[in-house]
Amino acid sequence: MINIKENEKLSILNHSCAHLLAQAVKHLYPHAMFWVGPVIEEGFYYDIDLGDNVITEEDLEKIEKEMKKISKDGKRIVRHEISKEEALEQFKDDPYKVDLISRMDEADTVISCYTQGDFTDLCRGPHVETVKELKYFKLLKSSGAYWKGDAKNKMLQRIYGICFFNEEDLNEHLNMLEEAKQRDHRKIGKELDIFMSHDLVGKGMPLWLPNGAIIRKQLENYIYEKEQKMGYKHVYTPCVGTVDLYKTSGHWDHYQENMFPSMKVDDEEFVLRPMNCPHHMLIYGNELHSYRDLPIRIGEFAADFRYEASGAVKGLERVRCMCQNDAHLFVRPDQIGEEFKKVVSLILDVYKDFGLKDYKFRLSLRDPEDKEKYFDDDEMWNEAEAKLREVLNDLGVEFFEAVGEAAFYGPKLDVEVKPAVGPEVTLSTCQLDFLLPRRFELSYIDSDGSKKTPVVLHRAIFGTFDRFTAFILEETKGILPLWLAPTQINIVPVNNEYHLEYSKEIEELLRKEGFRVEMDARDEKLSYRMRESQTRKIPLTLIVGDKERDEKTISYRIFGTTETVTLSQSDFIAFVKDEIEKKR
Ligand code: TSB
Ligand code: ZN
Repeated sequence: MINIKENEKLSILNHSCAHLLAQAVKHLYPHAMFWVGPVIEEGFYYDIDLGDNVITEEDLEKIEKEMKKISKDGKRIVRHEISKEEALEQFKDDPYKVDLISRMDEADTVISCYTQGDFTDLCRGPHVETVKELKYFKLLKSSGAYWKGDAKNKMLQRIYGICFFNEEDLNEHLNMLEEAKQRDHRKIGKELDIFMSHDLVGKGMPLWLPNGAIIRKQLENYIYEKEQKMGYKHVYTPCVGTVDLYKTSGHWDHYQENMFPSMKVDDEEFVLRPMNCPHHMLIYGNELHSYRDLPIRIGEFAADFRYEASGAVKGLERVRCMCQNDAHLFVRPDQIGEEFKKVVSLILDVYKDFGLKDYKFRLSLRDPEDKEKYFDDDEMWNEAEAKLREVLNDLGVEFFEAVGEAAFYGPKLDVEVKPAVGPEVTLSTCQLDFLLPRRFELSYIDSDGSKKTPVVLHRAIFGTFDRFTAFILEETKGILPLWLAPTQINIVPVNNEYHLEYSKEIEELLRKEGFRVEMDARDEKLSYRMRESQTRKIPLTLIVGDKERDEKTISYRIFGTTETVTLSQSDFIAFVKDEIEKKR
């Protein structure tokens, strides 16, 4: 998706279009007063005081029409400069402009205005030469927005739009927005009853419905099995910790702005944890360890809470209460490379199972010149960074290096995955940490009997179940593979009078096999029920009629096809098991 703000020419064009919007609004709503109209990544918006008017879809069309009219008229956009005093005089009836002008720097007294025809607005500019250039635009939506983002202030109307230099670019962009809308996991999540939100629970705190819970459970089982095979030990720990725990870990000093405020209970002060690493450090420290025991791999499906800005939370993709597919791997320095390799191989393995192909590995390294930002141990850094690079090269993984992007405590690898539409998302991560084990005074006894500090690898393969589920829903448009689908098989008897009994027989048979089965024996037309099975994106729909009942067979249709295949009961069961096993 194009970032309008980062493209200078498009940015000027869009900013000019915001003025065109304001002019059109002024024509249609003479009382309108204007706050700010900035360019954003997605185009532009303008915050407008329209009294009690709330802008509807129809209003947007009317405004757009007016904008087209003004554009055709083709007035020049003229810049002129006035002093602060003059500006205050000129805009004295407009409290919003007065507010803006009053806050302008005394030293910076030259204030620029832009006039096009009958409309003048305060603006730093620059703008295009004439309104004629503003031809290929679209108003996208409107919403309420409090003045200065403060709920105590008046609610303004925010109108969003976008502008391009030619029709093709505009159409391409609008098509992409439409595609994104269709794929939006919030829409799919609602249609397929996967998750919900409620103001009484809070922003960024989704509730997983039964269908969502099935998907999540499948993901948990899937990754748990893999981690078991790799020697991970899973634990359960509380989703709070004391402030002292987070002072020990350093999060209190360095991560507090991302945390919920603390709460006092008796003589203890707790925080909802933003990360569960400290808990795992304590579990490691609960026992003595010899160099022979390492690596020790502590895994958890861990609920963490982060204070994400309310404007940033989005469905399951960015939440305030998340569940990480987390693990902390405690290794000797000589094991860093090998263990890191196992993590990267696991990521590749998982991505293959999910058919993810378009992703980039980003290796974040320290800036060796920056002695302030990075934990001071040159040898450790140099060795570790070289190891990570070597592993990625060995595995033949394409990656890019981001110097100066490492965390204070060590280098890290993130995987940025490109979705079908929209910007890249970070799913998996693996972060080396030299510091946390020291802060918790963790140790192991080395082969020479001396006490050594282990190195920690923080890693999450799915990232969070929340974000991964959002991603998978958008990639598949909700058409999940058999092993993940909440309902795998929908049985549709052709006629309840004649086919219900045999339908129930197969329902029981398939349930016993552990398949997730439903039956739609509602008093509705067959075609209606078949269609509904498609709407609900159920992978297999069974049609039970005379032939199936008499021959004791199963006829099925795969989602999205119209071909019916008939198999014996045992062959059908074998087919389903195979599909599930292969994760197709
Ligand atoms: C991997 N302590 C480490 C852990 O051991 C950690 O918390 N790393 S993290 O901060 O990078 O988070 C891990 C993953 O969680 C990220 O890669 C990202 O995929 C996911 N994630 C982060 N914030 C959110 C959020 N607000 N909503 C959903 N998922 C998130
Ligand atoms: Zn961690």
